Amino acid sequence: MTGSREDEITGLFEERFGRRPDGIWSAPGRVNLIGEHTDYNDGFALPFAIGDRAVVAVRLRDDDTVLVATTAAGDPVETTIAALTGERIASWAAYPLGVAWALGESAGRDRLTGFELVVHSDVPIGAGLSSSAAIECATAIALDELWGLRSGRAALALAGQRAENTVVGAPTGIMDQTASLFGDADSAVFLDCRSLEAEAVRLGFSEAGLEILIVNTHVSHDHATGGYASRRAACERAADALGVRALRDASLADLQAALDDGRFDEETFRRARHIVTENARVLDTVATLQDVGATAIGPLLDASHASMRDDFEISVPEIDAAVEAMRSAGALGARLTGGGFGGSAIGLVPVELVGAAQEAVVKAFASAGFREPTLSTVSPSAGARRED
Ligand code: GAF
Repeated sequence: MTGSREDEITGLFEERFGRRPDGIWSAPGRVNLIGEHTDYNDGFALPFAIGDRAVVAVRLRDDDTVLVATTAAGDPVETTIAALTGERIASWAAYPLGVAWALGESAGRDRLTGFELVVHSDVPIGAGLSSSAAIECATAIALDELWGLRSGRAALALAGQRAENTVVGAPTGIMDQTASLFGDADSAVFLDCRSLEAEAVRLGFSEAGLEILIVNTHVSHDHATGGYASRRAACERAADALGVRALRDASLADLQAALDDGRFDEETFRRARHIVTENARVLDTVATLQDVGATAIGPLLDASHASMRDDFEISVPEIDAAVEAMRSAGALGARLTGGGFGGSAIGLVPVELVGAAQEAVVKAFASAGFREPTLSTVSPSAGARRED
């Protein structure tokens, strides 16, 4: 979208629905700095909101009709509040409609009225940067305000997660929605996924002369099927075998004992070890950022990647190549970000080496015969907000 995002989406809304929206709201995608697959294990994560955002224009109706449209393509999807039952929806409309349903479940369906919504998003789809949470959170803050629900941001994050789990059908955790709702400029969101406490941790990348480089591999992933769900199931089985509520409550010694006495096979041991060590790395990263600064967190990012590659086995050759290339060109640390099986890698790169790191990635991809990646730098940005 060019020009003023608000003017453009207002124009598109008027074209679609013949009148002005009641307001414009937006919510960002996210990069997870560290703490992968820890969220559904009641653990810790440290994501930050990025500049790319989903923007929604919304107007309430005085009947039960719901119309949602995207600037990307196609006719509006039409339904009614009464027809929002939490059943799966197999299209992009699952995000806004799922959130409307989830808000009705928590606040009471009698508080909902029909609405018209147009969404436009700059967050690349399938890049592991949470394009879905961006749409969910923009919709959630818009409907929450228009319906006068005053749910609070933690409840809106839960509504987004519920939409994703039930209506989209992806068994994801709470990290992405929390990052999108609680993000702030120059900060990461230190999230305790058990208490849902979210604390801002200053990153200070620019004073430290650092950039976060993103390599979008264009290897697409889908959390509603396959590997993501099987990793989650493995973690739940491991917690059951240990007799703990979640892997957050386990230590490395507990895992070793379970391996020794046959409660774990070798693969379950490695899956659980990723979660236990990743939680510790998030806590170390927060302490290092606070006590020393961003230049010192590189080894933790590297260790996180090795753990995802070797223990959790959610990396792919393109991501490993991006990580290696960024490191060889001087990145202080690099890792897969997001759910894995494709998506993006991030590198923490001194500003003066960003060009060299980009060249190294492009070269490595060309020589391996991989599809050309998209490279960009991101800055920690503001969370969901009303724009107009
Ligand atoms: C995806 C999920 F949506 C998150 O909940 C989280 O589990 C992440 O993968 C992995 O850390 O983004």
